[in-house]
Amino acid sequence: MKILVTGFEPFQGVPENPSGVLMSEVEQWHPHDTDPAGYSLKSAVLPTEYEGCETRMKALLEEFPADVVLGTGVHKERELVHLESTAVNLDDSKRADNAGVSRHGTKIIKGGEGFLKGNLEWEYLISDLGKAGIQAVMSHDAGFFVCNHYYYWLCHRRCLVDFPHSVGFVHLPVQDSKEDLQRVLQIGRTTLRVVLEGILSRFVDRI
Ligand code: PCA
Repeated sequence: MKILVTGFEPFQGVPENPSGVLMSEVEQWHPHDTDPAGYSLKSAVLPTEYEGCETRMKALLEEFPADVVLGTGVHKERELVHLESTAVNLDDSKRADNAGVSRHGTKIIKGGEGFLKGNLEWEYLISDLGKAGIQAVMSHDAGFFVCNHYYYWLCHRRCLVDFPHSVGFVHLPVQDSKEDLQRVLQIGRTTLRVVLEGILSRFVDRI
């Protein structure tokens, strides 16, 4: 089984993005193609761009045909870890992406469903996270910026071609200040470890 984990580059107002910073660590946990249990893990940092993240993901999925994709990003207004159930077919943010593109009321996929859902079994993972001391909540609103765009694109692709077979997205909290970065990284690190271990131990045989 192949698992691809993604984070995002820094963006307007977030000069260091913990989701991107953690990606270099994640791959070390179960190095690509060397794991005796037969699964491999790859990580990538995506551009915080509506179009750019799609282009990068298409290339990544060709090179590494992942069964599971776990997307991560940060959410500026949230203090807890949010497990995103749903992506909405709408780009709508005051903030410009890293390519300078602003979108208002723009459909992500013309003619696509109004919203789509990921298919990781979050309820188990919330309880695993709680045991590891991480307070996580379910969310049905991934915002209307690049994370939601990316998640909708992934869910849409899964519905169309069943590849990747399973997708999910986690929003991590963001640091208040430079000094706060280590605290947030620790939350993100534990979250990713628990979620990945949960995926591997619970869902492996169903893929
Ligand atoms: N958070 C932004 C985009 C990149 C990231 O980490 C968002 O929530 O859309």
